[in-house]
Amino acid sequence: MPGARPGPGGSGAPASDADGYGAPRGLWRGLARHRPPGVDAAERAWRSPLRGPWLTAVYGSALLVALPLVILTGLLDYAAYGPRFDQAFPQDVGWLRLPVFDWPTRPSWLFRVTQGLHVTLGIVLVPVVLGKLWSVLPKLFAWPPARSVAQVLERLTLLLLVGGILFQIATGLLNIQYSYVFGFDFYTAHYFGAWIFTAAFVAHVIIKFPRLVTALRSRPPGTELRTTRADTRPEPPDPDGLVATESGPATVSRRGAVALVGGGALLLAVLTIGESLDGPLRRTALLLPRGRQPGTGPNGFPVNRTVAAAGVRPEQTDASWRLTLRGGGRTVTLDRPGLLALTQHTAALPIACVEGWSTRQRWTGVRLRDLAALAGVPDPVSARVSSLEQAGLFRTAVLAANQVLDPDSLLALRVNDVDLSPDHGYPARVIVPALPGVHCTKWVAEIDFRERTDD
Ligand SMILES: Nc1nc2c(c(=O)[nH]1)N[C@H]1C(S)=C(S)[C@@H](COP(=O)(O)O)O[C@H]1N2
Ligand SMILES: [Mo]
Repeated sequence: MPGARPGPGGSGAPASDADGYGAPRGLWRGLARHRPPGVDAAERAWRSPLRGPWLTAVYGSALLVALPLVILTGLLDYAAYGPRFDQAFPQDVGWLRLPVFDWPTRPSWLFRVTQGLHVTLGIVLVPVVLGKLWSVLPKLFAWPPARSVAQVLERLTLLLLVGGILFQIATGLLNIQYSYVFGFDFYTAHYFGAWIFTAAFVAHVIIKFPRLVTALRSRPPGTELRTTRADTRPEPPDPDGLVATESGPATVSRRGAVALVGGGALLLAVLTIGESLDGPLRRTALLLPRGRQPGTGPNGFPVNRTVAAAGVRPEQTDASWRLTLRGGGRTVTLDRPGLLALTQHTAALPIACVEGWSTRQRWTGVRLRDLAALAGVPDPVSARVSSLEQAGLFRTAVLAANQVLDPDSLLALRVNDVDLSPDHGYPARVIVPALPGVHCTKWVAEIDFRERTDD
C-alpha cells in the first residue's frame, strides 16, 4: 500500500492505533483506507533525500533560539506602548493583558533596540521558516491526517503554528511597508496572532524537543557539512515519517540546503539593517521604503507622516500658533518666541518607529518638566499631549510621570541647530528618551498635565 511508511506505532502495528481516548479504532483505519484522490501522487512527488530529522532539526534549532527573542521583543514593544493608557494597542485584550509597568527612559536606545531586533530578526528568519516548512511539507499533506485523538490535537497545534507564523510574517511585513491593506487593525491582529503562535510554539517545542536532540546527535554536523551532493543519501526511516518512502537523487547537498537558507537570511539582514543605521548605510535598506527617504540637510532623516498627510494646514503653524498648557486649575499659553525664551536644553535622542526604522538626532527645546512646573504641576502623574492634527491614530499620546520628568524629555523646537521642518513637527514636537516614535507627537497644540490625586 502506498504510504505504508513507518508511521507512529509502525504501519504494520494496528494494535498501537488504540488511542486510549475511547475513539473507535475503526475510525482511524477507515480514514486511512479512504484516501482522497491525488494523495498518492503527491506522496510520490515529495522525493528529496534531504528531508529527514537532521535537516528539520537544524532549521528547527535556529528557530528555537531566535524566535523567543522575536516574541519577547515584540511583547516588549507592546509594553512600551503603555498598556495602562487609553491609546494603547490593542484597546481591550481581556486576560491577555501585559503586566503594567512604567516603560523606562533609560537607556535612551532601549526601544530602538527592542523594536529593531523584533523587526530585523522577524525579516531575517523568513528563509529559515520557509526552509523548515519545506522540510516537513509532505507531512502537512500526509494521509491519514491522524491516527489517534492525540495526533488530531498535535496536528491542530501544527495548524496554529504554521498558520500563526505565516500570519505574523504577513501582517508584520505589510505593516512595515505601510500597506494597511487588511480590513482589521494591525496592532490587534498582530497581538492576538502573537499569543496564538506563541502557545502553539511552546506546545510544539515541548512535543518535539526530544526528537530535535536525537536528530542532531544522529549525524555529526562536521561530517554532514562536508558531505557533497553526490554522497548525499537519505536518512534512515524515522518515526515522524519525514524521510521519503522513495527518495530521488539529491539536487543539492544538506550543506547546500543549510547554506541556501543561511545565505538568504544573511542577504535579508544586509538589506534590512540599514534602516536602523544613520549615515550612508541607510541607503542599503532596500526592503524598507520609508526608512530610506531621509532627504538632505539637518532635517534630512525619515518622516513617518508628512504635514500634508496629517492634514495640518500652514496657517495653523504660522505666527498665530499657540501652545496651551493645562494643569493645576491653570491654563498657560505660549507662542514660539515665548518658548524659545525659556531655558533651552539639547539632547541626542533616537526616534524609533514601530514600523522598523530608527535614527538618532540632536534635539533642542524646552524640558517637559519645566513646562509641567509652568502649568503648576511640578510632580505630574501623567501628561496628555495633543496635536494640531484632527484625525489619525497618533494625534494624541499620554506620557507617564517618568517620561515627563526625565531631564532629556523635550518639547523640541529645533533639530540639529535649525528649526524643525514642517514634516518633523514644526512648531513643536515631543521627544522623550526610549519612547516609541508613535508617542513623539508632532505639531503639538496642547499639553495637559495631570496632578497626583492619591494623597
Ligand atoms: N501628530 C502626529 N505625530 C506623530 C505621528 C503622527 O502620525 N501624527 N507619527 C508618529 C510616528 S509613528 C513616528 S515614528 C514619529 C516619526 O517622527 P518623524 O516623522 O519626525 O521622523 O512621529 C510620531 N508623531
Ligand atoms: Mo512610527
